[in-house]
Amino acid sequence: MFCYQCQETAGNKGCTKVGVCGKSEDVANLQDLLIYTTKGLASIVMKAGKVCDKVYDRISNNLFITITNANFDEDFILDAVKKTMAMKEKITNKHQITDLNEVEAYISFDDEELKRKAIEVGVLNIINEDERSLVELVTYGLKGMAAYNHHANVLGYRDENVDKFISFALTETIKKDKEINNLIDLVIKTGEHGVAAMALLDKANTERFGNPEMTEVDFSAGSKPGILISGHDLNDMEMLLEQSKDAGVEIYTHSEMLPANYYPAFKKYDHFHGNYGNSWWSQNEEFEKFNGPILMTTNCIVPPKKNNTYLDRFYTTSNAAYPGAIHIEADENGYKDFSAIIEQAKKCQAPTNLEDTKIVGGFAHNQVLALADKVINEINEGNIRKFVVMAGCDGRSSKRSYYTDFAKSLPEDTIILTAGCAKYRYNKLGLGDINGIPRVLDAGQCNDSFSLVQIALALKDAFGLESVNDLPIEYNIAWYEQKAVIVLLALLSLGVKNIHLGPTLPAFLSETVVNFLVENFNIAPNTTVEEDLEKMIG
Ligand code: SF4
Ligand code: SF3
Repeated sequence: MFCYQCQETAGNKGCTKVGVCGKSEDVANLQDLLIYTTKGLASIVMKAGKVCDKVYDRISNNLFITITNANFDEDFILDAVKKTMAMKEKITNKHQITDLNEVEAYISFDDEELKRKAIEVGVLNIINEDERSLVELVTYGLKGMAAYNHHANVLGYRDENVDKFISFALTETIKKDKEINNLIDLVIKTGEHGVAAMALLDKANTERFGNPEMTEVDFSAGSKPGILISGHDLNDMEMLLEQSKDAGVEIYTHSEMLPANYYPAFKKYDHFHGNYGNSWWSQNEEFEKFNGPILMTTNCIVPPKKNNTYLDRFYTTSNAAYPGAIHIEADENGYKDFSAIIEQAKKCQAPTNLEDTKIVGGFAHNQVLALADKVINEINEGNIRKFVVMAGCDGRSSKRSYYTDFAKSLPEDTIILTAGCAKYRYNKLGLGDINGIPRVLDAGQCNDSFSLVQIALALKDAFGLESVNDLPIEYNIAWYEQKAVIVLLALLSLGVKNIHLGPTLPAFLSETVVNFLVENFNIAPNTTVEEDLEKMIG
């Protein structure tokens, strides 16, 4: 195996025996095969011209399955490979496509053959380091884009341009004789379509569930049995709330599901208790103490420890799966029957209380723009000196204490704009407010970075500036998995410069690609709190 798609890759070079994330060699190889097969399908789709939405769904789902910490289940991945093979065959026959290249032509339904092939199709097959770096940068961006696309699609929203672009870009990555300049263009185009995918998901979420609003979220445990829901899928959130409303149990969010607390449509459920626990990587201990069933709708799954007591109350759905966990699939209408989870919850003890913290969030674009006059006034009065965007991912690395220290050291006339699970590094510090405007404004999940861009664009217009780079906004982004890659590419495609990225630069960026990003976008790795504060705040 060779995998270097996330920030925690071994030695910041690559995982070669087993993933730091817990992914086995077999799973890693099968994920490579799934990407290879998906690229073959995408290429066939480009030749076919017109295909039905189910094909685009398959492509997005496959990419999503391979996101860090989403799916650890060999059988599940093999099944996805075979479903993709079947689609390749069907479309090829239907459209009588004959001039198939090697990737398009590869078809097998035999487990042994597929496992053999899986070893052959890893990322190191591209010998040229710069070409490999750009191909993987695009591929990882597409994984993040596909995840956001999937969440919008299950809510009934679709952007044909996003679907078509994913197939187009996947096809470009398997072309022979790729030009570096064309690949660089493809990177930027991937960012542009990332913006479109995030806009689509924003539309889907806000039209279905209302605009997030300023909300106080309770982190304490109640006295009734609970169900914990984690991940990013708000459609699952709604189905779970609706099905459990008269069951005598309470619903809690975990990690990236925390922002569900900010949506009007979910607040109306009396049995929606609040949030339990922290960022994804603290789940082993927190899931033990929760005592009730846990539903993982997406990444980030941390493999349960050997002597865990929760695997028999650990559920997965959609593209998330873990061997031994109970997987719940949607029926042909998209409906998921969560009754097994609810019945199990009734027999469980209430969660063990972890803390009595309360935090305030819900500052997506609509809420912040409702406060725009006040914000602009505070800037003009000199009470707000700068905004610092600290969006992105959290992770296990001890280096990430940097973000807590950085937030603590920011002067009191600065405001943090955040989205994604990165917020857990500083959302309980009690950083106070500036004349009623909290100093940590949480827009929501990582995809809600779109909101931060909307806010920046509105401020740019309000101040009559030419570029978002003229605003008093600094970017100190934390990344971990591939959703953060598409957020980063989206920001670059919008012309945002001077982004500080950490806690380390991606291992998959070659020196040439780093140089390109530095020269054109002035991207910099973060250094020490003192040095970065000096650079960003002065
Ligand atoms: Fe390693 Fe990250 Fe790949 Fe897991 S996802 S195998 S930790 S690089
Ligand atoms: Fe977090 Fe996994 Fe990326 Fe959605 S839950 S931001 S790491």
